[in-house]
Amino acid sequence: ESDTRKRLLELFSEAKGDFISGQKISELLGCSRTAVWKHIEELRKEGFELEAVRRLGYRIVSTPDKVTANEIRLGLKTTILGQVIHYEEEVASTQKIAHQLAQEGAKEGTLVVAELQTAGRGRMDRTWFSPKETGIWMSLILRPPIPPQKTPQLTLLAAVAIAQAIQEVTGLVPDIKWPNDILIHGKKCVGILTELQADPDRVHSVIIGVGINVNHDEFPEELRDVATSLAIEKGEKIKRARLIQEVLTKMETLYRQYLQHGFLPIKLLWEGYAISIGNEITARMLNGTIRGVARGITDEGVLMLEDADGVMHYIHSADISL
Ligand code: BT5
Repeated sequence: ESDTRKRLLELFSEAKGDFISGQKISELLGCSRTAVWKHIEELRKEGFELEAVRRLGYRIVSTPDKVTANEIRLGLKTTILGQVIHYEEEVASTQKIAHQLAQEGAKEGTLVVAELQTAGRGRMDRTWFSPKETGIWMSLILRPPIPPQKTPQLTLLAAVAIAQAIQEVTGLVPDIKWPNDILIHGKKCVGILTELQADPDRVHSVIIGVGINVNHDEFPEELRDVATSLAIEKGEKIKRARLIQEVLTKMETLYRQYLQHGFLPIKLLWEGYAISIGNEITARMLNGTIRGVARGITDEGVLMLEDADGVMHYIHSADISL
């Protein structure tokens, strides 16, 4: 069944958008005209747009915007990230699956990606809105030889890579809000969730969860004022697989630099995208709130916040508001 489907897709691919007659398809696939029609219907259900014209046959108009392993792999030029791709139509959370795979010894660079998350999460068990086939919901497994306290640097590294990729694919210029948000015109379009499997002195794996709002037309009431998508900002839809490829490519380049030269080169790039450095902000932490001027980040990626008394606070994790 799926073999025939695959050969049918190959035929359409060879036809490069031209019509192929039903008769010819049935001969090449060795099945009846009715069977051909059934396969066409199946492809339509999967999101392929197929035109049927009497006497001419069938023609492919557009392929679906899916993020299957094949779509991501085709033309991907990385050598570490995304060499193993674990694709699902629907999951609770890609983080959960990545954690499990990491525990079972998954290779560095393993990517988990899904069309829909039913229980996508943000930091501190907040929910992440992850509707079907509109966004990029993925988790990447890294195994960097670094101590656990340095892993927040990877959140910043990922943010830079994603910002670069968005810029490359859409031409939009995103801002990074420390530590894990990417904004366009002040609204959040990307969230990053970095989690660890580690001993006190050794990292086993870092799971970098990335949520990107790509082709959403709109958001539920409670997110309307804070969230946006690339399509809303750009005014056109974007191929998600293409953006994933670009994120993996940028991230691999930065990751190599990071392993070779440390955080400094990443920090410099990060500062180029960062907003609210030099401005007054409020940092909300689990144990309290500090208002002050953001002075930048340390060479370790820690936020420096100077309060009204001139005391410098070093913030490892917080929610930032203006
Ligand atoms: C984050 O948390 O921003 C990290 C989000 C990480 C999501 C990815 S998707 C793939 C992987 N699998 C997962 O289950 N998670 C990761 P945080 O900074 O805590 O922000 C969460 C807050 O952002 C929520 O409380 C909402 O206010 C808001 N929010 C929820 N969904 C959003 C969306 N789609 N776009 C923009 N904002 C959203």
